[in-house]
Amino acid sequence: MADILEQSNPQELTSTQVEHEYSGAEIQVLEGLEAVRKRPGMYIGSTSESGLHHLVYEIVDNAIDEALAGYCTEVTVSINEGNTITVTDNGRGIPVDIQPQTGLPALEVVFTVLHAGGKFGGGGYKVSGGLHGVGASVVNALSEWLTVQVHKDGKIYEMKFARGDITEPMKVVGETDHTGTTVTFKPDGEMFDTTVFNYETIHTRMQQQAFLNAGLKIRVFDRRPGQEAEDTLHYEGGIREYVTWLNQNKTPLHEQVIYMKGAKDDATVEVAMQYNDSYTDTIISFANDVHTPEGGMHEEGFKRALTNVLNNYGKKTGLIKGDDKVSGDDCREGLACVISVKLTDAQFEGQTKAKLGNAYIRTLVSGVVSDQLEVFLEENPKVGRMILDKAMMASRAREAAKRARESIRRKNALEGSTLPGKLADCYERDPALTEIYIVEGDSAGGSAKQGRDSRFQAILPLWGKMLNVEKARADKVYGNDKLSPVITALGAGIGDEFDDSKLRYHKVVIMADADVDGAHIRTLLLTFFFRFMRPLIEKGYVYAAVPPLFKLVRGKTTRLAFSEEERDVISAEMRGDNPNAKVDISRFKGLGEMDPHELWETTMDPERRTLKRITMADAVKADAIFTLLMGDRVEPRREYIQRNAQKVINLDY
Ligand code: 1YM
Repeated sequence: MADILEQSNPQELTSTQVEHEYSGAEIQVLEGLEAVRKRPGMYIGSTSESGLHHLVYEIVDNAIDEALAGYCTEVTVSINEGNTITVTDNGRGIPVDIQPQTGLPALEVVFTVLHAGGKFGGGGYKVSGGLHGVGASVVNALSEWLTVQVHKDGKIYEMKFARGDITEPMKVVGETDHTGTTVTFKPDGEMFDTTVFNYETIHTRMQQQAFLNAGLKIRVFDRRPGQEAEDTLHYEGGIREYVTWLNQNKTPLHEQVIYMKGAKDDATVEVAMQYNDSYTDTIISFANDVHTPEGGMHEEGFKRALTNVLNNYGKKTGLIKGDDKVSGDDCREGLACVISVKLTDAQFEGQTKAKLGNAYIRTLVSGVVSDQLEVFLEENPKVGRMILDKAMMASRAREAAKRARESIRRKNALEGSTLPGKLADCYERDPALTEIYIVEGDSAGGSAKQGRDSRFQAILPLWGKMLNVEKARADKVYGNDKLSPVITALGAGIGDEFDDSKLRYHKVVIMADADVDGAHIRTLLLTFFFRFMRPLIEKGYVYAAVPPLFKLVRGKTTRLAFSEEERDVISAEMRGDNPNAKVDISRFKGLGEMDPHELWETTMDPERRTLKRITMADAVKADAIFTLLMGDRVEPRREYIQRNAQKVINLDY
């Protein structure tokens, strides 16, 4: 591998140190690609499915940078047969001329030299210029093979690599009448837990990028036989259309999306917002096109200004009387909002580097929103009144919920707050060591109770149809007889009072069949957690049990498969070089039909089970799915269920 410039000792640098030491375009601390193969997680976050998808985003980001520079209008992303990826753009093409410092073609340097400031976790360099293409070498290092073609100056240049090493140096392979870059790669199976791409995951990310880059056309294709799909993502309206999309299955309270925009020095801010008649808010924020799920200064500035403007407007118009106030939460009820800021020195903070830390951005966003929202409300008094009515209703509902909660607390104090009768609790008392399985149906609940390890696993069976919390406000949820066992068993309260330090189990596992009924109960529970115990999901306490679908037996070897694709792969592996070998394949029935021992072995034994952690990495998609599944509109719901009945609802993007 080409270690062209000065070597640092990558083993001694943590990612934070690398970022702190990075000080603009002049930095030339370069490491070899071996470092990437030794510690892939440091460069792409993880080697799980999410890390795998990061490879695609790294290459696409380079194409989008070219679009931001004004040279590229179209990007295409394809998942090909065999799970290889092709990304194409119609920009200038990566430079192919010889770089004076290295004596090598720039193209080669882009793909073989690891630039400092590992991209994962973000960094401010994107709009600071000079460090384009930092991720290409990482993708190259982690690919079994990679081919790049550049159309430039009438010629087609090509170069090939394997695991970061050059296998074919740059050469001209043809002539062309256009410009652009095409990269095709196959992720290295030795580096990743899985090498199967998820079209939905890539589609979601590309749609987000298309919303954030108004006018850019992104086409996505799934060309794998049997699952072909394609879509074109192209939004002239940018984040305004993002908000329209967020509200697509809801009922907007006003027709026009409110749009605000401003700039100071190198920083720009854009905000789009529209209220709907639901009770929850969706605020999605970005800094330099990087999603900031933990919020930060841009969100704070927005929230502060929104609350101030609405209170001032209420006082001025006489809608809010005397010393009354509406709270920040009240002002955000039913709000769909996208905030996008761009700045040259973005500081990403927090555990997952998902929070924007630059304090001056709070002032900028709050200033822009204060000025422009006030003007909007004055020019649109009907909308203004509607928004304020909604906030005041929210305020009254919050008071009612508080009273309901207090009355439950008094009742509990009188009757003693006992754990639900159906709960089979565990013996261990340290929440960090315990798990609760919430199980659909009494028969699966029975098997789970017998099959579990009662030292640390508790079982709570649920039955019957649960309250649909999408359609209920807080005061209805508190006294509900289906949800209260869940609330009591978890022990951490709900709503504003949710306190995860009181949580009785640090793993909350939803166990339901992989069919439509299972999807339904899972969605109901997740909706409930999402709306009323959001930190439970945000802090990673919620899991879905993943029961296997197939059992494969050859001689004394037994293996499990969780999808049809996996069944075929494993069956081929078990046959090995012997095409006549017999592999017995049986399909598992529902959870309720597994015996306790089988359930333990396949789904509950920590040594052997698969758990899928439910995260809020894309709270937006989750919210959209919840609304779609639970909201008032029937037709899109039917379509969604038909498309996804077989899948575990995937909130982990
Ligand atoms: C399918 C992936 O990488 N496109 C792409 C990358 C570059 C350019 C154009 C480019 C940049 C510049 C000048 C510049 C990159 N160039 C470099 C480097 N698509 C994809 N399209 N000319 C072309 O930044 O000045 C890195 S990425 F460093 F060589 F300039």
